[in-house]
Amino acid sequence: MSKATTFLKIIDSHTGGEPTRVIVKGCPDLGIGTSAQKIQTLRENYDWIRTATLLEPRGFEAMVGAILTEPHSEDCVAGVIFFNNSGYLNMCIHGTIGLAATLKHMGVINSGSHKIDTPVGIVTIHLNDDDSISVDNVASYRYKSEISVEVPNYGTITGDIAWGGNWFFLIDNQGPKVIPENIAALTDFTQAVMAALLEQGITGEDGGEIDHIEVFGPAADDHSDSRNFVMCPGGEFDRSPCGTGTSAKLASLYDSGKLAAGDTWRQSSIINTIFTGEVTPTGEANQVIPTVTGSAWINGETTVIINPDDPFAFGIHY
Ligand code: PYC
Repeated sequence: MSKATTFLKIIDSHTGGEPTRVIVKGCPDLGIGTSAQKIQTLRENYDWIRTATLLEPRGFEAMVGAILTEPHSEDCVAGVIFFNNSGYLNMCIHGTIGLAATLKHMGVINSGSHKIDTPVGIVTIHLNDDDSISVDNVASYRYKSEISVEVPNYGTITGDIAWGGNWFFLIDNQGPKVIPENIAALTDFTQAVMAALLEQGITGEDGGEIDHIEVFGPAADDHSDSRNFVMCPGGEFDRSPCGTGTSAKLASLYDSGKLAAGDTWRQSSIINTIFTGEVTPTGEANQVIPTVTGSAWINGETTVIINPDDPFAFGIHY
C-alpha cells in the first residue's frame, strides 16, 4: 500500500441487531474473476481493508464487513464479499439483508427481486412491501445427522452437520440453557465444541471446516419456534438469528421430515430478534433452497480515513 491517506466510504446497518459495514467506495479494483477469486486477491494483497474497517478502534468483534464488487455474472445487480474480525466468510445472510437495505438506501434498487453474486453462488433478494427483505439462499442440505463429539469438560455432544452457505454443527438442547443470561457460558461451550470438532477431524463435506456452532433451545414466547445461539469464526456470537444457520436448520428439519415445503419456521436469536424461513425442495436428494426473511436498519454513513502515520490505522492486533 502507498504512503498516501486512503478514504473508504462506508454505510452501516444492522439486521436483527447484528451489524453489517458495507464499503461502497474507495476499494481497489479486484479484477473480473469470480467472488471466490476476488477473496484470494483481497486476502493476499488488501487484507488491510478488513482489519482497518472491522478491528478496533473503528470496529468491534461482532461486526461483519462487506465489499461491493462488480458481479461476475451479468444478471446480478452486485457482487459481494463478506469478512469479519478473523477472515473471510463463505456467505452471510444477515449481511445480504444489510446489503440489500444499503443498495436501496443508495438508490441502486427500489423494489422487486434482484440477484447478488456471492462467493458460494448466486442468491436472490426480494424487497417486500412491508419493508422486510427476503433472501433465497444457495442450496442447503443436512450432510450428516447425530454425529457425536467428545468435548472436554462437557462430555459427549451430539449434533447434525449441515450446509447453509457455511458449515454448521447444530446442537439441540445440550450445554448451557439458551438464554441471554448464559451468553458467556454459551460462548465457552460453543468454542469448546468448535475446537473439539477440529481436533477430532469432524468436518463438512469434502473436508469443509465447521466454523459455525449453533445451539437451539425452546422459544422464549409464542413469537418464534426456537431460540438459538450461534458462535461465528473469530470468537463472537451472532446477535441476529444467523441466516446461514437458519438455512442449515431448515435443511435439517426438512431432511428429518419435521418441516415441509410451505411451512414456516421462526428462528429467534439470543437477543430475541427473529428471522422467518421457508424451504423449496430442489428435487435433488435432500437439498432445499431456504428463503430467509428479516429486516435491516441503516444506522450510519461515514468515511473511514486511513492515515498510514496513525499507529492503529490498520486496526489493533491483540
Ligand atoms: O446471517 O448468515 C448469517 C451470518 C453469518 C455470520 C454472521 N451472520
